[in-house]
Amino acid sequence: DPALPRFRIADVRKHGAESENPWVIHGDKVYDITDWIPAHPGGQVILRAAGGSIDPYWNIFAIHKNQYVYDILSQYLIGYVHQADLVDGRPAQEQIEDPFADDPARHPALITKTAKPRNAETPADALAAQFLTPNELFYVRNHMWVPLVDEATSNAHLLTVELLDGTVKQYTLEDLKTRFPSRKITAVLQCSGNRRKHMSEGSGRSTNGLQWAAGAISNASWEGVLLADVLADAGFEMAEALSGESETRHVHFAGMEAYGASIPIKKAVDPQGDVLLAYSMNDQPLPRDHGYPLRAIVPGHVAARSVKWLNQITLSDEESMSQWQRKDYKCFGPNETKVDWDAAPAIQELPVQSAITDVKLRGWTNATGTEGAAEDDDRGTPKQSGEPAQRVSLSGYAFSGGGRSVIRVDASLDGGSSWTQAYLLPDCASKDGSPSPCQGHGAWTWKRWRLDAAVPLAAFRDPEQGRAPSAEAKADVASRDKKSAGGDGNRRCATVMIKATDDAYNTQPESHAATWNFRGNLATAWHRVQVCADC
Ligand code: MTE
Ligand code: MO
Repeated sequence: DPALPRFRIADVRKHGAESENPWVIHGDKVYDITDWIPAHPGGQVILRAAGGSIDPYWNIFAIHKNQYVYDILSQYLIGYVHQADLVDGRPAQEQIEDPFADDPARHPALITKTAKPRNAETPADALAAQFLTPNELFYVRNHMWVPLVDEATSNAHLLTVELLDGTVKQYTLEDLKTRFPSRKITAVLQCSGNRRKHMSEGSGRSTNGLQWAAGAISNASWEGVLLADVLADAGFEMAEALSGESETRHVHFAGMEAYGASIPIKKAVDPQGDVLLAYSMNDQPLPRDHGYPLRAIVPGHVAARSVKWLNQITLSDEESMSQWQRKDYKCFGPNETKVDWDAAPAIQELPVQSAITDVKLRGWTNATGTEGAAEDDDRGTPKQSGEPAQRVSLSGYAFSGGGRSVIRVDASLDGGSSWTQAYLLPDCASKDGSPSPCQGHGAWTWKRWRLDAAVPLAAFRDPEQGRAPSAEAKADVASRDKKSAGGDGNRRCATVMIKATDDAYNTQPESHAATWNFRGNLATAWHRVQVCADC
């Protein structure tokens, strides 16, 4: 409609989130969205774009690239952007706000997968080096920008709790900290996409999603209040829920940037479930990337349920409607490439997982098998043979969901014919009378493991198993082991592999092909790593 007025971008800016009539720009059009805000499914989050272009935000929420959304918006058209502010029919790039402009600075050692939004994995050498991952090296998985909450006002941060009958209670962060007992839980967070790269490579089939190696997992000590305590305070009938009789079936969590997910009520009210509303991580305030000032921690469940920047809890008879609950974080069969999302359950408790995070070469010896702490012939360790073998030190992590404890990590140095056991570090043992660093009712933390072993020369020579180093293995070795990375023709690689078993005797699948799914979720096949040496 050419009769509509043209507005300078400076005028649109005056209609920001605080104004009575917020406006947004989409393409070269200007809309007054005042009437849409109460009806917008993402709630107030649309205000993040007010006073500027909505396009960079909608590029993040793929859901908006949909005709019916444009139809809704078209009702609110009030004019166009002035020609003086247009370049090729669009507002000039520098006029468009960067949704990620407020994101925090990050540690350079994190391995960045995408910068905007920020997705970064914990570097391999930090994974099993410490039991508690330092905050600044904890992996980061953000779907959107990092909401900005002023330190000075963080205690006023508001959490809204809505029960099934519509009763609403609100708590400031200060209320949570002062009116409820504080609890500490040590728990791993693992993204459902951890090791997706291994699945893509190991199955030879591509997967959709960030190609994480083994670093989309970390472990921290979290402090906060129990979700169950807050629900009880809000008037929720705990006894009914505990007996399985409640009409409330799910607890929805929503974050300030409109990310959302839910967990079954059973986990939320389980006195041993340890679901926390956390405000502290490793005895420091939650870092901004990890949910400052408040996040849910759902130990033993996929990390997608541990909603960051938490400001809304809703009890419901249904799962969260969010795309991350309904159209993501599910697994399908290796035969399914076109899927019916509703047909598969949302991932909640995680399966058993393990990875090798460090390999060190220790030189040639004349004995095969394991040595040192893990040595025990009763466990089937190969006998000393007098054959030349390359001594290696392996380390890594193992973890299982649902509070199930890892009972064993098995390693094979000969392609799976024989297995030996890694040593599980006693990280949860209390030392010198100090309390165990593993608070909580379940095995919510990872177990770090170590194995000193000798890989027989035959494994390097075996045409089935031993092969010339791949480009990646070469690069890997070059960074690990500068001295011997001379690159002469005698360099050969053997494959070492590991798998973990949990206390329900669940163990990892042998191949990625067997659990391949098009989204690359829950990649838990035996982790294989090439050990390369000059032979
Ligand atoms: N919560 C919000 N509000 N926004 C998000 O993007 N990502 C989820 C979960 N909670 C996410 C969120 C996913 S998929 C993961 S794996 C974890 O947060 C990552 O938590 P971390 O960044 O603290 O490691
Ligand atoms: Mo995730």
